Amino acid sequence: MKFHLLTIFPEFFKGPLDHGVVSRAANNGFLDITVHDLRKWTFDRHKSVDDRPFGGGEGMLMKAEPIFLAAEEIFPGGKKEGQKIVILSAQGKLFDQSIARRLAAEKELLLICGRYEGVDERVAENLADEEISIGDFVLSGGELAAALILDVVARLLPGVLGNEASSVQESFSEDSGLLDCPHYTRPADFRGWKAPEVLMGGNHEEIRKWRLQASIAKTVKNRPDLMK
Ligand code: 9D3
Repeated sequence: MKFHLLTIFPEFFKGPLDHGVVSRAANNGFLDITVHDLRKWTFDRHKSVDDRPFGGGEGMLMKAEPIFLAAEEIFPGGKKEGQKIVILSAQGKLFDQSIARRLAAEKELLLICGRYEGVDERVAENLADEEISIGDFVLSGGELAAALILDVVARLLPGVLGNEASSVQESFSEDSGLLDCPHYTRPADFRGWKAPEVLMGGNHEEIRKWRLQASIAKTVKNRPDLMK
């Protein structure tokens, strides 16, 4: 799968994409990531990507034109089948695993990272296929959201997780609608806190029952919203 990241901070992505599953997938050819500097599509002396909001108000907005010109160069002749444009914004629909699965089915994604107080609405209205938020909190811009979405989507690509069993396990716990159960490793007694005896016994039916009740208890405690 091919990802394009459009940003005024291209250096932001040097860290997060160079580790773990995403970087391995990129090195193995399952994933191709190109970071584009939005200022490449500015033509004035100051390489302006922002301007003041019509109607007044605090802060600056990202201009539509550099973003449209970038998208038109990244997808020459327009988007084809399997190519999608996503704008990351605090006003987007809430990202979740089912949106990630839908995005993972595309061939090529352009993620537009907003900065300042937001992006001229004509980008969401006339260029992007969807507008996505990663949660109900305030970020400084779309870059962190794009890196997060890239990580979540990359894990779903066929061949990306070296360990096939772990993706099977993952989709199982996802389907149950419950949080994962607690896990323990050696020592069996750490500072007097004992790992549950049942996990040491080798009775796989008892272990399965314990894990299910522990998943339910964890979900009730931390995510009661998932129980409704
Ligand atoms: C005055 C209102 N502004 C908050 C101080 C609105 C606002 C502008 C710009 C809020 C956030 C941002 C920058 N955020 C993003 O670009 C963003 C985001 C987010 O803030 N939360 C969750 N997901 C995302 S995706 C992109």
